[in-house]
Amino acid sequence: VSRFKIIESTLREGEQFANAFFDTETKIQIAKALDDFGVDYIELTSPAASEQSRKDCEAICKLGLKAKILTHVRCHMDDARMAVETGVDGLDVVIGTSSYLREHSHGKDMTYIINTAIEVIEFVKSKGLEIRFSSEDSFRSNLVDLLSVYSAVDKVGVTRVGIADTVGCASPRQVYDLVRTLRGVVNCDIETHFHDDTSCAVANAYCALEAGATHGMSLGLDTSVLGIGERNGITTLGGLMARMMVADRDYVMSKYKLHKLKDLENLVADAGMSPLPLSSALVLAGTGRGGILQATLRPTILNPSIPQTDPSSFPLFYHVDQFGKPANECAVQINIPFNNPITGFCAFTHKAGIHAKAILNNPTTYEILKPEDYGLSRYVHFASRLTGWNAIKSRVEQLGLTMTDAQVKLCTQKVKAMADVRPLAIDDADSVIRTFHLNLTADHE
Ligand code: HCA
Ligand code: CU
Repeated sequence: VSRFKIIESTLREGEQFANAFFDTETKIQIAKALDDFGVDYIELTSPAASEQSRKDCEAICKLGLKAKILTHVRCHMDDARMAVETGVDGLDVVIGTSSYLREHSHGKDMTYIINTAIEVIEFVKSKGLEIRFSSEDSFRSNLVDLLSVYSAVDKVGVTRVGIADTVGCASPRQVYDLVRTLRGVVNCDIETHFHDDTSCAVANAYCALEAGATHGMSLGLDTSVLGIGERNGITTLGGLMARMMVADRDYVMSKYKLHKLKDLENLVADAGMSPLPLSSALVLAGTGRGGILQATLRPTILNPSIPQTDPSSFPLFYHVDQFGKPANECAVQINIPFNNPITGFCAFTHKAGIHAKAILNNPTTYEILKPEDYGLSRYVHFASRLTGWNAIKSRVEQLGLTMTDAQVKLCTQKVKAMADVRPLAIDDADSVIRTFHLNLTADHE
């Protein structure tokens, strides 16, 4: 596995994240940061979404970034006509091909889908722009249907075809099979898009790469910063970087400024994630049937044993905090998850005595990623009952104290005894060490 391109969708899929609201300035800041990080493409919300979305798209195109700018639109001539006027380098068009979406969303048959796709592709190409065609909900689509659309669009010279796991149902093995099959059917590049509903989004992206990046073809992987997107989001940029660093460190290091990852994540985590007051969120959600649904917050919604089969009884927008309070009573913001690859607060923290000892000898014993590649540092935890004397010895040295190994071992027993009673802060453990050291010198005098 090696060559891949990142189609970064924080400014498209990410805008579909429940809490996201990016004003123009924020979008520009994020676009510049993504560009600086080194992503290959930046995907933007459709100009057909709103007047401001169209203006923002134009503004970002004018920045003259290295990354190519794409906008994501429905596979429809009206959208395509509007999009080609914005100054983008290409269009990502999408249409649902699964029976779920054909029946419950746009209601079109496969012939219509193929004909429209060809019309849009030829139009966009005539404007000299890139065009990617993607089938929404690919993994719940009929394989014959799917392959016939892809091969039809490949024949008219589409730049890339995309497969999308819109509902996050795909497993890595299914991904491998589908990409492999598709690789045999089309000559163009392949792009993939994975939702994370079942926690497979990064693994799926990697599997797609294993299956599709053969014979010198590169593979497009959609990501967003921290994975933000519809529902619980998509493949995270950072998670993918972590995975790829293990697979092909030189390639990743040559393309992306990894030491800027943390800042990029912080930028997005802080940017315009304004929680809406619950009432206005409900109004905005609308019903799709005209008028505003009187959505009531019923506690039954929290009880999964009560089936919610009637769509009119679905809550339209309902966030609760960990105590079940509605979102307008709690701060809805986004934090970097503790278990985030690379940037999670404990991603390079080593705790058990056995781990600490080995890490102090040679970090590669328990680290597959090096914190210094990301401008970060490792931390050897020593203030716990699981600690060992090697960790304490290293702390003793950091504190500028001198002890023999036998003394360090005794001191370690003190720390462990105290840590058996209650959780220790670093200061607590340090003061155990200092007191122990003081008593040693006192004994001497
Ligand atoms: C969505 C669309 C999409 C599109 C992916 C793509 C998906 O449902 O909001 O263009 O490849 O997940 O299907 O994000
Ligand atoms: Cu998506």
